[in-house]
Amino acid sequence: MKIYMNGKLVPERDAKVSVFDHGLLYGDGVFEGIRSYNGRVFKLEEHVKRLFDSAKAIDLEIPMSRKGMIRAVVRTCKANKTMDGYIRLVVTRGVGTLGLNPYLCKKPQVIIIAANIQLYPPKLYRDGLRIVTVGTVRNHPEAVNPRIKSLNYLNNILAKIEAMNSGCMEAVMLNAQGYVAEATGDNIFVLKGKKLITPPPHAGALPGITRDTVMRIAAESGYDVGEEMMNRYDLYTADEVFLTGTAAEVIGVVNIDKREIGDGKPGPVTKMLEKNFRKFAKSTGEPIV
Ligand code: PXG
Repeated sequence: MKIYMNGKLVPERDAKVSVFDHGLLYGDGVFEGIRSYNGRVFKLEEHVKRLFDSAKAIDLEIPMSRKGMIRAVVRTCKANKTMDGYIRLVVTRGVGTLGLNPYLCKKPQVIIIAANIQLYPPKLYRDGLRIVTVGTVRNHPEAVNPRIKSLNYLNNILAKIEAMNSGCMEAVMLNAQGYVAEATGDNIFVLKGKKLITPPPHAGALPGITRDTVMRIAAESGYDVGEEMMNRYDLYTADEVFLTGTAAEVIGVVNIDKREIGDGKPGPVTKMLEKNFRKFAKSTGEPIV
């Protein structure tokens, strides 16, 4: 595998970062996870925009333009023949001292990995996920804003640990006020009748790119789609619940905190959105040429 590091494609064994990199020492950096389908990078411009917005929010200047970043991703996919894969973009603060001061880090590290994708087994899509709400609340927006896709994922990892220790693969995270925010690496949607709702970013959700696409597909299919604050009651009494994310795409949730959702199987709207999202993802994107 060839890894993109600061303008060069290097063999995997040479793709190394310093132990003084603040990405490692402090989780000081930002990232993106992107998919390629059929030789095209899905929503590349949107992912690159979110990466630059995350960097801006932490006062990290990415040493290249957005256009340059798009070209670098395509070049890395091409070098690795990543036609259906998972692309990880990472920008760290770079090498500094052992102290916190980010302004002593003079050179941000830009890393692009084009790898294979580890998909959830098809059975999980057929049967749906069982999930739980956990005690770890989503980061307060004035601490590390959940809209920043930062390298510090401990908040989400702590929630994931709680879910796994309860025998579930995903967790529903609430914000400090008790409103539903999102899952550890996915956004959450609730269907009630013809109304499809998802928590707004200010509830503590990452503005997911899959989320955006699914909202558009659902609106075009005649559903009343919106962002609303919701609590656990809304989850327990929903007709359907599903999660969205780059890795998971659209996946049904059939059980939350032991309450069966709907009839305990992924619902028809979830299935329709799962199918139409895949169809759309496979038919668009930045060509890898
Ligand atoms: N919320 C959080 C906290 C995320 O990290 C999403 C929602 C979904 O956003 P997109 O834009 O992907 O629709 C994410 C992103 C993985 C993995 O390998 C997934 C994410 C992040 C890091 C790793 O499963 N999801």
